[in-house]
Order: sequence, then C-alpha cells, then structure tokens
Amino acid sequence: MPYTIDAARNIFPSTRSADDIPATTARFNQLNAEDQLALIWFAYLEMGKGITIAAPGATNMQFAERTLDAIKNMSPLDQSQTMCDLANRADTEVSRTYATWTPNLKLGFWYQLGEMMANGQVAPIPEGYKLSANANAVLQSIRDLESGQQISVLRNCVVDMGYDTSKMSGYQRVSEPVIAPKSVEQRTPVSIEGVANDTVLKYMNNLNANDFDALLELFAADGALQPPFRKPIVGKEAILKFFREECQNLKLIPERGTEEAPEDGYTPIKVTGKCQTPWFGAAVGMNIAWRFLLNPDGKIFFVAIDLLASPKELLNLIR
Ligand code: ECH
Ligand code: GLY
Ligand code: GLY
Repeated sequence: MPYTIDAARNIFPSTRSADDIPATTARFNQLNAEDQLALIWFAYLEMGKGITIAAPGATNMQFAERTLDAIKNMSPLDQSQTMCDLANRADTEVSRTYATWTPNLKLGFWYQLGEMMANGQVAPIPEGYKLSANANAVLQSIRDLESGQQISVLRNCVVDMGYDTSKMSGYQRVSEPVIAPKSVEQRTPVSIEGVANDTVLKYMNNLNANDFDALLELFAADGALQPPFRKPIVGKEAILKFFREECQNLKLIPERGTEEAPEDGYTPIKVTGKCQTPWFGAAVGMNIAWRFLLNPDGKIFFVAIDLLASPKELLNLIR
C-alpha cells in the first residue's frame, strides 16, 4: 500500500488555500441570530450592486415551496422568529425540514425569502438595525474578500443553518432533480497548458457536461474527492451522491498544470484555473487548484479541490 488517503491529502503542500473563508465563517457562527441575519442582509445588498444572482428554477424549488408558503402565511413576528430559529439551529419543524435540503435548495429558499423581504411579503430586517461591534467587524472582513471568497462565506453560513442532522434519525435527504448530461454537440472540451493526461481532461469535460456516470468511471473503487475546506468523500457511491447533489451546472475552466513523475506508480498532477457556479455565472470566477493523485491504473485515487488564497496562487505549480 504505497498511499493512504491521509498521505494523499498532502500532495503539493505549498498550495495556499483561502483560509480566510473558514475563519470568517467561524466568526460569523459566534454571532447572535439577529446579527447573523442582518449581517447577511447587508452583505447581500452590497454584493448585489456589483454582481447579479440567477433566480433558482421553479422545478428546483418545488421542495421548498410548502415551507415558503407556510412562512408567507405567518404573522410578521412569527416570520422573524422562524428565521432566527434557522440561524439558531433550533429544534422546530421548519428547521428540521431545512436541514434535509441540499446546499442549493437552502440557497434557493433564502433567495426567495430575500425577494419576499424586499417586496413586503415577509418581515424585513428592521430599518435602522444596528449591528453589534463584532458583527460589524465580521461584515468588514467579508467586504475585504474577493468576490469568489465572499460567496463561499455566504454559502457556508446558509449551509450551517437549520437543525443538526446528526441529531435526526432516519431522515431523507431532499435534493433537486438530476438533469440529463449535455449532448456531445453541446460540449466544449478544455485544454490545459502543461497537462495532457487523459483522466484529468476527462474529469474536467465530464463534470462540465454533468455526465456524472462517465465521471465516476474515472475514480478508483477506493478513491476520494475532497471539496474545499471539507473532509474527503470516500468511495464511488458517496462521490456519485455528492456529484448529483452539489455539482450540477458548474463550469470548470482549468488553465495550466504540472504532471510529476510517478512514485510507486502513483502520479501527482496539479492543475489551476477558475470555476463558476450557476448562481453567478461568469460574474464570479473562483480561483481553484485541483490536486490529483492517479493510481497505477490511471484512475483517480484522490483529488482535492482548493479555493486559492489569491490569484497569484494560480501560477504556483511547484511541489
Ligand atoms: C437574506 C437575509 C437573511 C439571511 C439570508 C439571506 C439570503 C442569502 C442568500 C445567499 C446566496 C448565496 C449564494 C452563494 C453561492 C455560492 C456558491 C459557491 C460555489 C462554489 C463551488 C465550487 C465548486 C467546486 C468543485 C469543483 C470540482 O472539481 C468538484 C466539485 C466541486 C439576504 C435573505 C441567508 C440568498 C447563492 C461558493 C468551488 C471545481 C468541489 C463542487
Ligand atoms: N440558479 C442557480 C441554481 O439553481 O443552481
Ligand atoms: N464550496 C464548496 C462546494 O461547493 O462544495
């Protein structure tokens, strides 16, 4: 056994990821619920001046519809309480339902609530609400981030809300419908300066085409994928679930990379470039590194996806 997943996590150790994201998220989570909601409201309004967010599709939101209707029919006081309960991770029916949703459903739910807060259907953040000093400091830290890091913090904050699923027994995960892969004519293959490896190119092209079955074929049976700031997802079944739940309609734009000589038959390959989320499209380009370790059969034993600390890191291909 030349490699373990733990050892694979350390390939290309000079890669600098955007540690401000988990640090800012942790500081956000220390704030009280009212401050959390108001802070996101202010951050969201400010960001909205520069970048537009895409409305979630109706089919994607059908699962949140009943909860949104229930909130619409509440008194303003209950509406505010329900939103605080979500931020507090309280044990309520809405918080339990929310906890079963994938990140995209959670984001779409808040997107709709934001619209309803703006048009008066749902209780707004009180006019003139004053953030605590700590909340102001967190808001300022978010302002100082680049846009790809800002939306990552917002996503984290939203994902962390709702009741704790580890305290719920036998719940069913609720996700958007899985769309069909792009047809061959609709696909535009990537090219990567310095990397001609077929597995890596197919990884990018299959993910861009939402072709998750073909994508999965590239992984070793004991392979793992590590999303930004998360633990590795191990094994094909778990990886496929992750692709279906969290990876539809992403756009990967790899730019350059390096392929190292194999060690014990395992080949390290690092690629850097951009990634776009369907929520913001080309308006927000996240700076990404992919650190691959291919096994002797050329299958993906490990791939880490890192959000990079700065654009300068795009040129860091050293070991
Ligand atoms: C309001 C006030 C009350 C409280 C709240 C509000 C609403 C907030 C809203 C926020 C919306 C935020 C959104 C954020 C979206 C962020 C998306 C990100 C996506 C990153 C994806 C990456 C993908 C990387 C990957 C690659 C791979 O190769 C493998 C797969 C994978 C205002 C009402 C809460 C509405 C929409 C950051 C990096 C490249 C790992 C996925
Ligand atoms: N509009 C972005 C999404 O539904 O993923
Ligand atoms: N931003 C982390 C992810 O999409 O998984």
